[in-house]
Amino acid sequence: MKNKEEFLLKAYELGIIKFGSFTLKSGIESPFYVDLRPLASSPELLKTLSNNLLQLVDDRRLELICGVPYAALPMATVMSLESGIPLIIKRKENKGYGTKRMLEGVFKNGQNCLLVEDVITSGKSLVETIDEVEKEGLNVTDIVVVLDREQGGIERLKEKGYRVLTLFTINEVIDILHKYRRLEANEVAKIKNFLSEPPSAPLRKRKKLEEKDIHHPVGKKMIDIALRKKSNLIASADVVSALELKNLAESIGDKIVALKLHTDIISDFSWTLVEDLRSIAREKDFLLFEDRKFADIGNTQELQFKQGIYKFADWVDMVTAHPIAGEKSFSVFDPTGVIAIVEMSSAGTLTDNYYVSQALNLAQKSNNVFAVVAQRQVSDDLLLLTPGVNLESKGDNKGQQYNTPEKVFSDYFTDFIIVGRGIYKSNNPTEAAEEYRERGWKAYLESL
Ligand code: 5BU
Repeated sequence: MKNKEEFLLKAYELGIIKFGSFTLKSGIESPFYVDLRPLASSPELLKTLSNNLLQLVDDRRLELICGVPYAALPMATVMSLESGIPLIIKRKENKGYGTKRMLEGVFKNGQNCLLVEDVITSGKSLVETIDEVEKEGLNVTDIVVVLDREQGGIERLKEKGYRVLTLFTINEVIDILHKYRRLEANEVAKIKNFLSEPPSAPLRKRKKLEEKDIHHPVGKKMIDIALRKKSNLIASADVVSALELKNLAESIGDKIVALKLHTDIISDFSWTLVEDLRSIAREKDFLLFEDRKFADIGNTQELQFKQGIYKFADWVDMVTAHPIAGEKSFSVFDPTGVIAIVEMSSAGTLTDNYYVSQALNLAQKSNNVFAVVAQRQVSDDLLLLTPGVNLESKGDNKGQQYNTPEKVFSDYFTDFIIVGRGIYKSNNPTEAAEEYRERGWKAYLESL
């Protein structure tokens, strides 16, 4: 680059790098923060930068240019205009309708594509992007990057056989800013120290049940029972007759925090059954949990919850509901506790990362929701319930996927495990429930 220093000083004035203390996505505290998006606010700098990126590569082989969203999109656009090489656009998520493609623009299978990225750190997200672009049939020949944070990214991509060309390394940037008195010696030392030994991500922590930020009365009750019984076990009683259900409740009631029901699978449902379940629940100290998975507008859900033959509102302590219809749809269950289904356990579920993050936001905002069903750690103001737990099986042939209790406590920091067939299908449900209770509680204590 002809005048690297001059370019960097001007870019610095735009605010592309800031010094202080910043918490990165990984949880690491960094003494600097880089954001190249402001470069698009200076046409002159953007053009200089784009031409310099073009000079890094042999553009005769190139048939397409693709920017990684968002910071690199304007750079890739200018590179395309300056070189005459067509641009394609990579989406962050596929739009869910129409062609469902991850790449927009005109391209053919087997074409060579240059990827443009703003910053490379560990290289992990770049590897994912390359995979997505290659899945669409293109060859990623080269990758140009404006700034290398020197945290192993280049090596990671080299191992995979990719050539990465970078304009600046972070050490170079720090040296130039120091030379022109934009950074003092003590700040430089701090940053260089951080760069030579980047700290690892802080250990993830979980809160004890009694320390969680739960205010809903049903959530509090669940925690009290769990502590009294030393149990994180919710049994899923997916049996189809009233007699089986009562027998199961009697035989495992002492071990569990809640009995999860699918009332609509019971062939001989009656109000006597409800009376019996309530009295067993009182005697054996557990809650009644209807896994109805409501998923409609508030008004319909209210009718389904309060009317019809089951009249859940009169007798269950908590229900599951999908957040698909929006936060207000949850309010109709009040004062029954709501468990929002954020992420399902089955293979190919549509609850992808985008859905999960939106669903979690909504669950946190709702006063009726005290817990979620998910397969990942969630924040301390929600209880986490995890189904898909079984000691023996890896899954069924209908999509269910299983983990052991140890895995869900250590990896997801779950609060309660939901076990169905592992208990009610076993030869001795009482013993099986005791085994899940014991292993679950031990795994919970070890996860603290
Ligand atoms: P299993 O027999 O342990 O596979 O039963 C699991 C139960 O949990 C069953 O009643 C399901 O309806 C329920 N479940 C689930 O398995 N996965 C999910 O994501 C949700 C509920 Br939500």
